[in-house]
Amino acid sequence: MAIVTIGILAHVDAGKTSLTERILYQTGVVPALGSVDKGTTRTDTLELERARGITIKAAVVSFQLNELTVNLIDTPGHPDFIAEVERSLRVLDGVVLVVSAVEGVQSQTRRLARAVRAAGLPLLVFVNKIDRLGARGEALLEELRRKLGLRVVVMNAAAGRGTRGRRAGRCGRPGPGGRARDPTMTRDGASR
Ligand SMILES: Nc1nc2c(ncn2[C@@H]2O[C@H](COP(=O)(O)OP(=O)(O)O)[C@@H](O)[C@H]2O)c(=O)[nH]1
Ligand SMILES: [Mg+2]
Repeated sequence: MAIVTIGILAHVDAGKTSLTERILYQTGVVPALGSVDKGTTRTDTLELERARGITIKAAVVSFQLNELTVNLIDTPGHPDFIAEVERSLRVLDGVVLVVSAVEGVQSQTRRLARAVRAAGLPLLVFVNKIDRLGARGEALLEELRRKLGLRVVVMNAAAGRGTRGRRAGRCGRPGPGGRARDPTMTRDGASR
């Protein structure tokens, strides 16, 4: 049976644990969506993690997608726990790098992107927090190119950035709630 192991990486607070929880919910693994703010996610299980709303240890969750077994690793974003992240890289088939559409590329993001490139792993950038005021689109893509040296291939687009009514859809097609032309989701090709 095919197995794929994916690491969710980012600087602290970008939304790794929230994204992991959302994936588990959308794939039907968990019946209710947990919240980091309420201490109810599946991957922040240590008492300290739940109390402080941060991830300290990398946590693995597994689920089935038809014939495929997916292992998702939710990693800590705080620089103090970078060793835990680097340990995780060795077992990964690919990485999802979460970037906040508002805060953008942080120093930890650069460090992680360098480590991912050194490990030769495929990288998908997930742009999060598109609902927040100040969420960027094209300017963020430029930042990813400039600061991370990525050759960006846009896969998704967002409509209604910076509002609660934001929608993500496939690039060049209308989003679920209207047209979504402004690209905010990217994937790395090879390094330039
Ligand atoms: N507005 C907004 N807040 C988010 C989003 N994703 C996560 N957050 C919040 O950002 C904070 C950090 O999220 P968390 O998943 O713990 O980030 P992590 O440190 O990368 O694991 C929490 O307060 C979340 O509720 C999002 O898409 N939009
Ligand atoms: Mg976390």
